[in-house]
Amino acid sequence: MIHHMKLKPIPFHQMKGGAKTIELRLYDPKRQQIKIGDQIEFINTQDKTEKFRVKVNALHRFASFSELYRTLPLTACGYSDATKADPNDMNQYYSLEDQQKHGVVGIEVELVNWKDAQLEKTSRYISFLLRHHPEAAGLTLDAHGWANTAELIECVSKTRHITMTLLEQIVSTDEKQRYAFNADKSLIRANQGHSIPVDVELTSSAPPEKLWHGTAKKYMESIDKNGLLSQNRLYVHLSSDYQTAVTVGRRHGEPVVYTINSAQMYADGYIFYRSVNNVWLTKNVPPIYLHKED
Ligand code: HQG
Repeated sequence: MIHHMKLKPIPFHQMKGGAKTIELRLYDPKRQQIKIGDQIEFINTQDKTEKFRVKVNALHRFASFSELYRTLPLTACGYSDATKADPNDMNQYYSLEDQQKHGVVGIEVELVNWKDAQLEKTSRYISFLLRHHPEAAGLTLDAHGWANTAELIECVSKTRHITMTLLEQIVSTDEKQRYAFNADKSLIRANQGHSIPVDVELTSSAPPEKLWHGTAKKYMESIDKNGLLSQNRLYVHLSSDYQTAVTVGRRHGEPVVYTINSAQMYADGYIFYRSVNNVWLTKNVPPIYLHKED
């Protein structure tokens, strides 16, 4: 998720230059939306065309700025001389009443390279075309989900900057290995995650004893009743580790993780597939195989 925040010119440039890595804010409902891994786009209050992006690495919550100032490294919060730091400096931004009501937060961030951010946007668009809506750019996929690489480049370049070199970079650096080329790179497809009915030639295989699924708490009632359904995708997506499931769940809201008794499901005749990028897929998971992690 991407959040937007304004910043005065001095802290704006301190953060853009990498000197300031912790932003101090009230922990009000707007800031309560921020999760680790989210991105924030900071906008210069003096020139709204000036922006940069950061990724949230940690959220340090405190009851007051005094407590925060006692704990966090103040040079990282934007003070060049930590001895001059005074928690009352924050009173010009937030009333004491609001500080008491909501508490405060130090948002620890890391700059996102502009080039990487652009590549990520292009990658998301490619994923949208290869998994869900090829027709949106006039692309066609074959029955196995392959697109002609030259055609994909042509379609993407209608709206974004793309070259074969950039595409190769996207495919090789993707943190989840979402895409694959064929041997001579004339074809490209998404390894999994489709909503359109393509057969990416998954081979069924025996799952590990347990698998995990991360989702949002708001879906719990329905999942407890109906089990996990594939919704818009072809399969329910399961992770082989708990932490990945937490990250996936967070995409939808306050996360909750279900453990799947995959060994029992498999013994009962359910079919599992493991995609080439190590995501476990199955058509559905009935409630009896689900256990909620506390
Ligand atoms: C939920 C990402 C109510 C389900 C990830 C999920 C993953 C139910 C949502 C991949 C339900 C569907 C897939 C029921 C399931 N009632 N809600 N009975 N059964 N749901 O995005 O698994 O970055 O289609 O829990 O890493 O979140 O795109 O599936 O919350 O591997 O490559 O319905 O996408 O990979 O959401 O994510 P999604 P998902 P990428």
